[in-house]
Amino acid sequence: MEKHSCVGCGIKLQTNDPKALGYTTREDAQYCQRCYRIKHYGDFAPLKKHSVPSDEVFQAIAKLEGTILLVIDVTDIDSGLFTGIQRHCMNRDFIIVLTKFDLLPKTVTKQRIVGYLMSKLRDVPINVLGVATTSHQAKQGAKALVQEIKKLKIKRLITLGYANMGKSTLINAMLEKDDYLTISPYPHTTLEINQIEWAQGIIFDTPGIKIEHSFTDLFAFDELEKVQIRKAFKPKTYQLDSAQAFVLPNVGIVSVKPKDKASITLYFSDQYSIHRTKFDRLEAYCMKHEADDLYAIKARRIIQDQPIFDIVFKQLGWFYCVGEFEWIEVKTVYFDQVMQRKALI
Ligand SMILES: Nc1nc2c(ncn2[C@@H]2O[C@H](COP(=O)(O)OP(=O)(O)OP(=O)(O)O)[C@@H](O)[C@H]2O)c(=O)[nH]1
Ligand SMILES: [Mg+2]
Repeated sequence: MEKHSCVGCGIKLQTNDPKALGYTTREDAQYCQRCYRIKHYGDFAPLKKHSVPSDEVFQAIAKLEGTILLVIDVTDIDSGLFTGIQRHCMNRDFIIVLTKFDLLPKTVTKQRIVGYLMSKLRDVPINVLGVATTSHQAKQGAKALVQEIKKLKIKRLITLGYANMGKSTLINAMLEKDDYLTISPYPHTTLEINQIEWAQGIIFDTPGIKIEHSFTDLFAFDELEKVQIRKAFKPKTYQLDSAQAFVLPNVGIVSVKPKDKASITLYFSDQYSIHRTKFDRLEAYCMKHEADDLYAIKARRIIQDQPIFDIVFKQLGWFYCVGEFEWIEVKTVYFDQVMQRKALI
């Protein structure tokens, strides 16, 4: 008899090897043991062990027919529209969903964020049928999205997005079944393409794509909860009247010299202890706090091209900068994950 798949993560169920994925003790189980442990005991330890190769995900998606539901965590919007997206999803229609809107300050409007996304889409030639936003485990926004899908008469949907952006949570909200697919705060929860029948047709949940050179890879599994944005931002502002440096443990250093007065606001997880020091004390600080490897990295200058701008460390957060700067220098292990943008909020 063909073995069925785990409802929560899509893996083929098996009863032979307790150490392998898909294990369950009961032939008729709906969920694998890994999903059971995540759902019932909040035991995330099994998530340490596996990631899913992105190539396999793209190959599997290529074989499916359907509109792509591209899921982007709004706190990491610049990672979401990844390079090669049109190559991997040729001739497809897209609906884009910006998740986790509740993590942004309440003053930020949907219009502003969608406007930013649209400006990025100018360089990405994909056919976008619509953009939706969702909040609070996708419960706010999912109904309107479902209505839109009905209106567009879409019968087959395929989620796509980086790991942990909220794809499975979104489907649960669309189905109005909180506990159906397995979700977790750690990446690579969904393991295989998971076919779900629903009133409108079929949705395929898919494993998250792995970000190459993600800053989060620089942290041990147990440290992730400190650096991931899991709670609404509590931005911290610093007034600057001399050269200062901000040390991001494991990740890099941003040093700035304001021309006159300037300020920098940090939009990062408030449990990630970014340290500010005077620039002339930076070396001593790094030596004392075991950040000498970061200090040793060759600095790259960022040329300020607008009066109010963000220096983004993708996956982690950003520096909101106001004022004129004589110079801005960044040292980091993954320079390709750092960018400057017009202030997002
Ligand atoms: N604050 C907030 N958190 C959310 C929202 N949607 C999802 N999350 C959280 O984001 C984390 C990841 O959610 P998942 O649905 O497992 O993400 P995924 O994209 O399916 O992840 P993979 O299966 O690993 O690719 C979970 O901790 C969710 O609770 C939201 O609207 N607001
Ligand atoms: Mg998932």
